[in-house]
Amino acid sequence: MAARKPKVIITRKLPDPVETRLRELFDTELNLSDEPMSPDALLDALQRAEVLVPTITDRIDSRLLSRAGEGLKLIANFGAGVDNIDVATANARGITVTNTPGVLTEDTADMTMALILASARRVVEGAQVVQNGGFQGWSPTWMLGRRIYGKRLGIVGMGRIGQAVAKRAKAFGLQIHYHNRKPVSPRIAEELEATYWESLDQMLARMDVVSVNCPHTPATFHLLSARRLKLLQPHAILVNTARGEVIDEAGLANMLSRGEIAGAGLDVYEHEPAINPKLLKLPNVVLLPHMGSATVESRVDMGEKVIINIKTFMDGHRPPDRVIPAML
Ligand code: 8YV
Repeated sequence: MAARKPKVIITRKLPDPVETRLRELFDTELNLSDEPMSPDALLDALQRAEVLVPTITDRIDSRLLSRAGEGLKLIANFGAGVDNIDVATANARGITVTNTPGVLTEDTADMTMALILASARRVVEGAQVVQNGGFQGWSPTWMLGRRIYGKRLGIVGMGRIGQAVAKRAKAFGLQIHYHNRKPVSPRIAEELEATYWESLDQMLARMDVVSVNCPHTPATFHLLSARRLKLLQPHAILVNTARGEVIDEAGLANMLSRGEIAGAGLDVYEHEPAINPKLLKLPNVVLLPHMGSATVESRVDMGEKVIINIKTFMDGHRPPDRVIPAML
């Protein structure tokens, strides 16, 4: 007799090969329309599923978890960040949580570099001028940006993605500085020629470019507060491909509109998909719609990780990407 297949509910449309494999392995309910689930639909899924596969667009808080069905045993998040899930409450209710780290590191680091370059060299502004028919010919003093070669990059959060950014940035001639809960190993620090700043305040005040690469946790919410943002130099550029909540977005928008820092490249926002309206009007920002991991390869690999996590869990083993609240 074939083994009983667990009920797996997927909240959003996933890449075709991932959905095909999920259907082969489990009693899978897909969301072919890709319409984000309403709170009621999400509650219904939590009550019926043994395994829920949510994404960043599903907020799984303690209120929702308190009404989850007895059968729900695993939340296999499609995404590395788990700030959409109350992991401690899930664990307290006997629900395991997994994520998909590692497979989106390189793509997110690439997008960080794209934002650094686009902000410093006015790439989007220039492209828009051409597209709008405004290119009147070359001029020695027109569309001048700032050189990144030889400048100081301060990385906030030196985990996998932070280190991948550092490797790329070093190749572009940037000097690597970083703030992290603790220094990286001497081998990595040497390889990246990276300078550790225990004090985030002191680092921010000395950088030309700052990149946010830490997860959003209670400890990093508004880590770049309005007060800290004011420490940045007027010529500084701030880039964020991590989570909007790490930066006080209103404070940043105010500083950018007053010209108190030179520019920003943002892929993520504090109240996604809403964006502070002030940011939308500014010429010195590059705004992307949370697409750091948006490659075919990343999204298929993320799906593969979700499948491995479900499979190992269902086979009675510890899933490879189990999230422990102490890690956050
Ligand atoms: C994902 C991300 O696409 O994985 C993450 O943490 O920020 C994104 O790149 C998204 O979270 C999917 O849930």
